[in-house]
Amino acid sequence: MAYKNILVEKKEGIATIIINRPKMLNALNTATIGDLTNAVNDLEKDKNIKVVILKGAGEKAFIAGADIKEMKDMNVLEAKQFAEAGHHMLSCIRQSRLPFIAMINGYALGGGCEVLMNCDITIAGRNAKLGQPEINLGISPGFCGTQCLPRLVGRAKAKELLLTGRNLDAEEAYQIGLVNMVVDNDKLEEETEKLAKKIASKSPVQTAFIKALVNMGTDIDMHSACALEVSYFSSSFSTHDQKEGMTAFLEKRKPVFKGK
Ligand code: DAK
Repeated sequence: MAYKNILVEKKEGIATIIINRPKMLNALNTATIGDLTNAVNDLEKDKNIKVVILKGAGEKAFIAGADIKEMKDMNVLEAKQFAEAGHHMLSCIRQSRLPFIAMINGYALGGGCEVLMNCDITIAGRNAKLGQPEINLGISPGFCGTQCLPRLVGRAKAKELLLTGRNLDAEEAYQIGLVNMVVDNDKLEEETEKLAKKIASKSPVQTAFIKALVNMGTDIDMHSACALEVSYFSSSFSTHDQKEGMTAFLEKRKPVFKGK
């Protein structure tokens, strides 16, 4: 599919989605949200793809938020449709079989921070600035921020950040568990690729199972979540990758997973 505001590159089982509005610091407008939704759904169907990296074009930003120029004159209905489109895109990421790595080069604010919180792993360059500054614009977050942030960093910290709208640097974001790792900016691409390759070498059946179990399990009660784990665990024993993984261990060699 052709996209207007994003680029999609594919190499060795890894897809990279690049949000490509660098002059606007990759702000998310309706068209970009549509492109992202379509790209996630297209990649879902491409069985050669095992991992997705999501990043922003240019040196300054991952995503500097939802597009303020587009939002400014929205009426209630348009704002609802915009928020629903954003939620749908994020839900496609959460429900995808593919692990998503958000690579944060610069600003990840508002909608940008909400996108990374819906990815599976976040790696940030030391120059990253994250936050939910919506309150400074006279709005509250509209793409899951009030729900994702407390789930990731706890209610008290989430409320402090949402109520003040202050930005965090990469180190503080790491300390509170908003990003998984921080690396020097000149190593960001390389380290992200290394991480993606490592995950791409695992069983794609199991990367999908683990993502689904963590995402679903942490939103339901413990008893049901454990039952879900038993069900996924036992169904692994019908796969080639389980036989291969255990055989390879016993034969003291590297497994070759097929995603079957
Ligand atoms: N939207 C539109 N344009 C943006 C933008 C954004 N979020 N962020 C930056 N830009 C544009 C700037 O207007 C500027 O455009 P020109 O003036 O050159 O035409 C260009 O990008 C470069 O930005 P700056 O000149 O400002 O660059 P600086 O380095 O000086 O500053 C900055 C970088 C990131 C600190 C600054 O640009 C900034 O504060 N940007 C806004 C950050 C922000 O407030 N983000 C949160 C946006 S609100 C909802 C649905 C969704 C949401 C809410 C509700 N519902 C419908 C209920 C989500 C809301 C948000 O994400």
